[in-house]
Amino acid sequence: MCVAKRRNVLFLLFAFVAGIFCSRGLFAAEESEKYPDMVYVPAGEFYMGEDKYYDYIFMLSYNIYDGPEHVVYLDAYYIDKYEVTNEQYAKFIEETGHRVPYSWYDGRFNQPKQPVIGVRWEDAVAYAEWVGKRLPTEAEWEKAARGADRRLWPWGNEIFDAERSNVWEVKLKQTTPVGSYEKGKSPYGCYDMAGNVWEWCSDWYDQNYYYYSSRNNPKGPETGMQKVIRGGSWHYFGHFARCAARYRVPPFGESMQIGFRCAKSAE
Ligand SMILES: [Ca+2]
Repeated sequence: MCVAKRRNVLFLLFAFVAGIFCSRGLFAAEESEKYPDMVYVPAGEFYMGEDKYYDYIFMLSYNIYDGPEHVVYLDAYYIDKYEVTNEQYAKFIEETGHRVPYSWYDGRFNQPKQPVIGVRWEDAVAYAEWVGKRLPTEAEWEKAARGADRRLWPWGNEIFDAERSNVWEVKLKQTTPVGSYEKGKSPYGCYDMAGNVWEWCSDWYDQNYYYYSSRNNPKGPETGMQKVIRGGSWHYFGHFARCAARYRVPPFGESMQIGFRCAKSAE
C-alpha cells in the first residue's frame, strides 16, 4: 500500500472512531437534556449495600446491617434532581382531586419549594403516574445517590454537616427548600439524597433481600408488609442518611418525614 493510501485509510479509521465517540457524547448530552428536572443515569454496574456492622445503642431495635455489599447492573434511567415539592403536588391535587396530605396546612412545612410530606406510598405512586413517571426502585435510588465508587454519602466519604444535608443533628427542625445543599449533591447531580425527607421507593422491604436479589435490575421482593424508604430526614439520625442505609415503613404510613422523588426508564 502506498503512503498516501495508508494515510487515507488511517484518516478514515480515525474519523470513524471519532464519530462513534462524538455520537456517544451527543447521545449522553441529549439524554441529559431530555428532562430538565431529571438526571440521566447511564446503564452499568454499581456496588449496592454496605458490609459494615454498625453498633450504636440507639439503633438496636433497627436494622444495623445494610449488606451484603453486592454488584448490581441497572439499565439506563432518569431520576428527579429534587424531591417532589408542595408546589408540584398542589397542581396534582388541583387537577385530580387527590386527597390532601395530613400536614398540608402546617406552616413549617407547606412552602412551595419545600418537599411534600405526609404522603402515603400509594399517593406517591399516583402522583408519579400523573406526571408520566414512576417511583424509583431501591437499587435505582441507591445508584443515583452514590454512583459506582462505593461512597458512603452522596458527596463522598466525609460525614454529613450543616452545609451538606438537613438531618436531625443539624437541628433545623423543619424541611428545607429542595436543592438547598449544593455541596450535598450526588455524583449524578441529585440533591437531598441525604436528609430533608425520606423517600418512598417502589420495592417491598425484606432485610434479607440482598442474599437472593437479582443481579440485573432488581425490583424488590414479590410482596411484603412494608415499603422501602431511603435517605434519612430532617428529623432522623444522620446515620440513616448514608447512601446504603435501608429503612422501611408500612405503605399506609403518613409521616412528616416522608416524601419522594420520581424516576423514569430510558427508552
Ligand atoms: Ca431526601
